[in-house]
Amino acid sequence: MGKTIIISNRLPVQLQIHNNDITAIPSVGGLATGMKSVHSGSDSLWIGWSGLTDEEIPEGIAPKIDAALAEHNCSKVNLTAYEEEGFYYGFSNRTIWPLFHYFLEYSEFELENWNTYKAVNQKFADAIIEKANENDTIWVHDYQLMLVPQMVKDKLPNIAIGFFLHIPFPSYEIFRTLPWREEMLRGVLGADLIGFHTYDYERHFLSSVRRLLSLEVSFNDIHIDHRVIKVDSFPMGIDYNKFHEAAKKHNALAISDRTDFQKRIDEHKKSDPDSKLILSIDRLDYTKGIAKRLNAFEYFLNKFPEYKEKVRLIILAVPSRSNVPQYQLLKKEIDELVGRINGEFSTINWTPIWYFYRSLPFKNLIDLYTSSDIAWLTPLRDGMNLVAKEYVATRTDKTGVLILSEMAGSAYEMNEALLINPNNFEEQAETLKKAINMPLKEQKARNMFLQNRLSRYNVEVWAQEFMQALHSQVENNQEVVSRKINDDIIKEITKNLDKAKKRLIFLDYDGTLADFKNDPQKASPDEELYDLLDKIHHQKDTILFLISGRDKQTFSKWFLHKKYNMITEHGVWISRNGEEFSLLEKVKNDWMEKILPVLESFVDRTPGSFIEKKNYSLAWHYRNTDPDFGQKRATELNTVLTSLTSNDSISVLDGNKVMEVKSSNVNKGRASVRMLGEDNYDFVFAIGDDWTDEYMFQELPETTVTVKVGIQKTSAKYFVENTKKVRELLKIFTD
Ligand code: GDG
Repeated sequence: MGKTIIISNRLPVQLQIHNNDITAIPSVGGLATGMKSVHSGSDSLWIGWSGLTDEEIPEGIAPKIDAALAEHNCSKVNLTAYEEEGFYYGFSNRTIWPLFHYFLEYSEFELENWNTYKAVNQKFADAIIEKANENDTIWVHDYQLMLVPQMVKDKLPNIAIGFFLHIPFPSYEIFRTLPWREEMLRGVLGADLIGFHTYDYERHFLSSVRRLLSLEVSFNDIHIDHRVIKVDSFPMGIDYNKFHEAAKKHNALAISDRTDFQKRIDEHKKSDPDSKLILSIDRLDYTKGIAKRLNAFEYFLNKFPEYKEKVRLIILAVPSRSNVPQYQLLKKEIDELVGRINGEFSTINWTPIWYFYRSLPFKNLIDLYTSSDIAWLTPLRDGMNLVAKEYVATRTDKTGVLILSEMAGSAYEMNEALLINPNNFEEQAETLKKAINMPLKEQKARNMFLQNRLSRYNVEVWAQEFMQALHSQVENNQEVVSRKINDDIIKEITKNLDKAKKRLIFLDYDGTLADFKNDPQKASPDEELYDLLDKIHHQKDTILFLISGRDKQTFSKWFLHKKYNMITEHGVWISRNGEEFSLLEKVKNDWMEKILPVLESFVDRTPGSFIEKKNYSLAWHYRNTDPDFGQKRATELNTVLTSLTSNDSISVLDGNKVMEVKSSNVNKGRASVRMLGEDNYDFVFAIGDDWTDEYMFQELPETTVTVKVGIQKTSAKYFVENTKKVRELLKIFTD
């Protein structure tokens, strides 16, 4: 096992320059602590930006910085002030951040920033490539580095890469407004495992991948060439013990040992023991809903005036991205709101809001968490929100009420909190009242569940689960790769082929010999294909069969003059050596008049779908529909058809973007086995791409060389990636 390389925009250390000396102090952020178990020892490296631009680093000091960082197993990526502006403030925080948090009106689409974003992502990727070996594991973090996975994969195709997005992934409707949407998706898809906080972000991402890149997605797997990319949700936890133990220590302190900050809080509490402290902590960011919270608080005080002088709201707003204009405006708005509300409601003894615009040391954070009766967190969108979890972790006696926005990722795991819609003031006023009056017994019951969950699924478990999932994904891919047709496998097949006296070859058509087209009639054979099939067809002691679900008219038009052997409609018709088609199976089609109207109603309700009428089967094609919608309708149709076709005579085939109803005594397996029985074949080959070909793979004898096109689940022994590779492979029959 190689080393682990973690990549994030910022390194988990802060640099301090003093008299030309450098010290690197570990940061205390959630990610840095969470990665402790992963980033430990000499076999781990963290690559990121130090926080200082090239212009800010005094001359000659860079080697000292490198040495200080190396002590923490960190390595820096250098950024110029121009790059910081375009990459960090520009594209990351004025394009992706607002867009992914559904603030479309704040999103800027500047080509120059996009170009800088790409260039800086390449810098990060190059830094990884320089330090990495193919057996290392790479974990890329967050929205600033979405192009890095593919940039690394391009150079190190076998390296294991994980990507985790810490912010929401928006719905397709929002994401598609991004001018560089396909490139962003392709960048992320360089990873083997892609993680999100919640299932919703995961499904939004998959939906965009399906719709924008038309890639095959089955459940949470994305299929690209010979790779399967897993997409999953890993809700990030916190360092539960750190917060819980700090709170315990804090509560055990003698009064004289408490922080000055705590002493001031105590004084206020003593002056009115019944009053309640309501806490909110966030970076000063428009996604956190601070202004709405203040308005809701004002609404609450007006609606329930009996709580005036009985409650106090503490707002800790941590300065953030103050170079971005929206943040400056927000700061002004919050300052004014706090001033107005305090001005309106304050009395000689009471100020309704305590407002801190700064970052506080950890010990004061614990003072606030442990002293507050209620935590009120109202983000309008939030990837996760760790503050909610930290508050609960510090409630050592299990008292305290958490009011949490439904729009935070953490709300999915914190059902026992009081969940609110941050836009609904009425609901929030009622919920605040409920929280203020919640009996202790109920508070404890709710927090007990929350604490159990948070202590179990802590940040360390989160990081380990992600790493385990990444390794098992890479192992799965290696297993897939071992079944991919390669030179050794071809050699082996050719050896048996050369020895054989009589060969039988079954080739599926659509998705195997030719790519799918929106109109099936347009997928006609090209000259290169005719040439290849001619060569196989004329080989001595070789019987070639084209075996397809197509109707006989189309195949007659395309291949009859070539005299290839053909089986159509999954085994209903057969033509040999240029003869007209004749029935291979006796089949009925009297069921069609009952089924056709059902399919027609699905066509009416599913734009882009159409019916293909064959002699003995009916196919409903949905390749041209919206992929999500088409899939949903296909599932629905399957249920309807299965209930209608409960007798054994007809069956429903779930093909590649097609549902086909046909007589159940017909399938490619049965047809191919019949052909096999006609002579003493000692080499049999079958290739195909969809479910209908699985019948061949399953029913032909074990010694058959079975090949699947694509890497979906299959009974075939081998696979090839696409139709181009199929044609290359088939050359073994022409030499
Ligand atoms: C992003 C996503 C996702 C806050 N004030 C002080 C302070 N903090 C610490 C808290 C907490 C962290 O900062 C804030 O984390 P959040 O999760 O609430 O929010 P973001 O910074 O927006 O983080 C978010 C997260 O990534 C992880 O994936 O949850 O949705 O937006 O740990 O304790 N710490 C100190 N003083 C402060 O004044 N020491």
